[in-house]
Amino acid sequence: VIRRSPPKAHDVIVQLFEWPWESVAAEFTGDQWWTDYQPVSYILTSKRGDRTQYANMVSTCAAAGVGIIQDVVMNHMTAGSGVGFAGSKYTKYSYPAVPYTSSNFHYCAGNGKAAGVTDLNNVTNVRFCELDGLADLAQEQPAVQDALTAYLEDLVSLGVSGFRVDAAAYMEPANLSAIYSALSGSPYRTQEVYDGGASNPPMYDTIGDVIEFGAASYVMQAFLGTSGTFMTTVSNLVTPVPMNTAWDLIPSNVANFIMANQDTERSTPSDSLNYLSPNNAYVLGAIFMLGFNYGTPTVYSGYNHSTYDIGAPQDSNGNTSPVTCFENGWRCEQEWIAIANMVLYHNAVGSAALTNVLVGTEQQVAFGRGSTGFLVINNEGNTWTETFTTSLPAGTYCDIIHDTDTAPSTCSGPSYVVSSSGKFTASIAAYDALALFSADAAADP
Ligand code: LAG
Ligand code: CA
Repeated sequence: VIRRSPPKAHDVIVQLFEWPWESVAAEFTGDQWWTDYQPVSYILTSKRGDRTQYANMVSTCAAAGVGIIQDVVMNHMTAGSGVGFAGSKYTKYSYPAVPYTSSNFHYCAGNGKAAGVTDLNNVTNVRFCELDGLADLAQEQPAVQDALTAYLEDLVSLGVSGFRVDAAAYMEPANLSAIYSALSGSPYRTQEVYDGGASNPPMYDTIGDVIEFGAASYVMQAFLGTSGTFMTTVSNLVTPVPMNTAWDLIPSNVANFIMANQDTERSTPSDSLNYLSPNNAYVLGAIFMLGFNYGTPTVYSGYNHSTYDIGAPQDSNGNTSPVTCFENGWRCEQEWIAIANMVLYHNAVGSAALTNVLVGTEQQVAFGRGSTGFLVINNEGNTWTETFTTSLPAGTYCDIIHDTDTAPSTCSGPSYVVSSSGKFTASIAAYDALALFSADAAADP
């Protein structure tokens, strides 16, 4: 008897013709992605490569004018015991490779007893208890601060430009501030702080930028049409009513505008748009984020996943496989023509205010950015035909959303003639967008 399951319950056969054994094994294993959020040492060897490869990445990117912002986990260590990828043995509350011992952690139930974060309205509970059962580091201790500072300073010495501070809301701003101040230079930091709790964004936005989850939520509601008046609201966001005031978000100059990240794209119910959102909403959301004038935008680049837990494709040794853009589930959003071109648009328009805002239906909005750019978003199920008024100089402009390359000097997509009075006529298909900009104005072509 070879059938182990009831007939027809699990009876699909996959024929892996000519596959080597290690590949078969790798096909059916795969670590959870979130083990990355359970550090056991600060050794720069991981599934992603070793220290030398890390340093090469940083210097190669720097030479190309790209800074690396490293995601760093300072709030906690692990929930369990084992051996880390770089070979460090650990048990919960004991990490000899750092080293941390049991006295370096918070036990919020007193008498050496830990408890979980259970009350987001209680700042002490949030910062001194265990997030998801993870050993909670006592950042107020000089030894812990020193270890964390040494970790960050090591990264700075390799040339990183900044940090994404994971779980920042679960640490005291004063302790984070002390760590940041001890670093050479003033590396950029974007801190992960959820809205609405007792530990909230305004408590952190004087010591660095803050990831604005509220913006991701609003963008989701707008593009899914669950907040009917949202697109119309965009029309009211012209100076002097900036986005943070209208939407109750943190000020633009300290906001890291995300429209999705690894948590929000997986959450149920969704906290943001994700790659499965209907009607092009995911790419339209990214276009909006990059065309709007709020915060520092993050383009999220992830991989398709059939379950919450599943990690990126990896080999049989657990090393993450090289990225194959548009294959094996790697999405490579940063290479999507519309998104890559909107990054150029974003750089070109700089801090210019919104101009020439036009609302069609409540799911149709168009706005310019000074005399440099003009964006039309049609999040409606019908074509939008309109004569738009812009502040663009007269000339012929490429629609960069439908171009087939990202070279500002060539246009293989449709182009539009803007008249001497700044007008052009266009028909924008359902759930589509159009963007024109003056590449000459691009700060970073
Ligand atoms: C963050 N925000 O504050 C990260 O953006 C988020 O991705 C991290 O959670 C979290 N901090 C802790 O660094 C991720 C996963 C969790 C995972 C956690 C620890 O979203 O699902 O928890 O990392 O690896 C997992 C299990 C839990 C379990 C825990 C401890 O899902 O059920 O309690 O591990 O074993
Ligand atoms: Ca904490």
